[in-house]
Amino acid sequence: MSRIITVAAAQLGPIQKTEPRSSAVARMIRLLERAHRRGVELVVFPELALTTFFPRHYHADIAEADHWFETAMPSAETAPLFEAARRYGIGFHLGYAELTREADETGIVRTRRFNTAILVGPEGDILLKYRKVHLPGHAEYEPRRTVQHLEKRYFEVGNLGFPVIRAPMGTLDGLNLGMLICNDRRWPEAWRVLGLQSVELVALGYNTPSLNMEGGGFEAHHLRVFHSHLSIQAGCYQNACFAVATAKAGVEDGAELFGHSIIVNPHGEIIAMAASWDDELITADCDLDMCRLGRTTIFAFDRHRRPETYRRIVDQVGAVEPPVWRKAEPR
Ligand code: CDV
Repeated sequence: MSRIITVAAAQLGPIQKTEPRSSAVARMIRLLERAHRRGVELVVFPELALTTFFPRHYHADIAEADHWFETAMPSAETAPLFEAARRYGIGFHLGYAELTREADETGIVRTRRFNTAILVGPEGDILLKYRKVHLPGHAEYEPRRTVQHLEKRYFEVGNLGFPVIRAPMGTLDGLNLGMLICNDRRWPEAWRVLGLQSVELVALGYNTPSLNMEGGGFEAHHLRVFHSHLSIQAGCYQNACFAVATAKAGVEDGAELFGHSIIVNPHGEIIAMAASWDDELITADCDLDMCRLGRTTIFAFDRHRRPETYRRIVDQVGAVEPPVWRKAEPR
């Protein structure tokens, strides 16, 4: 019997700086209601879904930004979302900024901040938590930028690895679920770590500006979208899995986010795509048996991978220059 799960990307239009969490949560509940009417079992919301994309706002004292963070999940403000999902029997993925007090690698307990996502099962249990590993942007104010991207200031690198969990029996079809957050989608290493744990569906939220502010040269708008889709499609194909990739879209605090949320199958094909810059629900029926073809043939990892030749990937961070070619001395 085939395993088919109906999933949705719940794209959010802009959340302005002044919009309270209660309003963002109410918008998300409306999307959940729509999802329920369409028979959806799992809904994926964007990265940092409860507030504006606040890393564009600079605070000299990092603690001044703490009001953008959640200290509990669920909290009084997010509880209605959990209740609605439980009422409808829908699982969901939620991205948020997490403020926690916990021990670091040296054992010292201190305040820590992460860009986090959770997967919540249809009964309201948190099945999986992930903290973003690939943090883009910069840590200090950069005057040359018209829009800041201060993820390296506000967040630590995630310390939970790239976990995958199988949904409990009778829930979400026993789906193997993993997560990535925004910039992670551009890194094949992250996808492969999920693939090596037999992931069947990757839930992924993002906030991607339409303009490249890195200062390295002009990047056309259509290429920004193309590179996002290319990365997700390649990740799905090369790891024989589905992805639900959900954007925040539109003009937020004067800065444009490009939207274009997609659902992708294990062939790397886009099977649903958002067309607006607003709150929008896109859905797809995912036949999980489609994951089998790739993982038993071209990407049968156990038969074809050659990890003994991949050493450089874990030992080295930046690229080195290759040796200069020299003509062999005649013998
Ligand atoms: N939120 C993100 O991680 N955004 C990055 C941008 C800054 C390039 C992204 O990869 O989409």
